[in-house]
Amino acid sequence: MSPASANRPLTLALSKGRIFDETLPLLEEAGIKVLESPETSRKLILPTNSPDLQIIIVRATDVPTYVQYGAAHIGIAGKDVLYEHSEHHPGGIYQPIDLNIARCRMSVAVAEGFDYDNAVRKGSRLRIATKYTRAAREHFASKGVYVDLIKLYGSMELAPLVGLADAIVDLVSTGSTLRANHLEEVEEIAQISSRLIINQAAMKTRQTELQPLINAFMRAAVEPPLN
Ligand code: PRT
Ligand code: MG
Repeated sequence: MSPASANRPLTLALSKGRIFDETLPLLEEAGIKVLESPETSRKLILPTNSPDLQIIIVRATDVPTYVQYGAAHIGIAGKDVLYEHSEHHPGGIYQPIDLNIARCRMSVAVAEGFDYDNAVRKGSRLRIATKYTRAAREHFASKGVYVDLIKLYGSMELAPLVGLADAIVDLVSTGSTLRANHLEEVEEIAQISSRLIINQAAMKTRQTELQPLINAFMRAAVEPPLN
């Protein structure tokens, strides 16, 4: 029996931090309360007030993996994460609803004073540091700009400051991290928000339990709560 069809509570995969925080009001709209906080509890499986639903806390980049293999029936992940994941692991996941939470943009940023337009115009080869290698590769290929990509797993903002890269591709929301590090945003690549994703097998085998939850997420995403 596949994990997705095993007789256990529906499992929702979330990452702690902004996705967890912004999902709570959506769950409340569906009458679901999470009984412990991932910030204070060390538990990785969090109970809810519904015996039929549990939450697992995983790294943001691991959410699609848990859902794809059916270890979680549903999950919430950013478009940034889903796009990179699907490059090497296509299929197995439905991506039905844009929840409009954890919004930000994916942008190119450089050190203040670096002449990005000129570097691009001259056809120089740019060194780009990023966690988002697929998005970055496709973005620069579509502009006809040659790039060497350097894969990083965090603190991308450091790379231009210490000569590791000419530019970074990273997420920006308020822009204060860029400002604090004397970087400037020179190009927006995409608007990002988080999506509800569903294991395809679970959609068939657990549909009667999943559908009310999906409907509640849809209603909550269309009519965001007032607080
Ligand atoms: O932090 P960790 O390494 O554990 O994992 P993660 O960074 O993948 O997870 P998390 O929780 O930080 O982000 C989860 C999801 O939130 C991402 O996949 C995005 O879809 C979404 N999101 C929305 C963001 C941001 N806004 C955001 N601002 N993710 C990251 N950031 C970072 C950004 O990388 C940069 O370092 O915040 C910094 C910029 O913020 P501002 O406000 O200073 O511009
Ligand atoms: Mg982070």
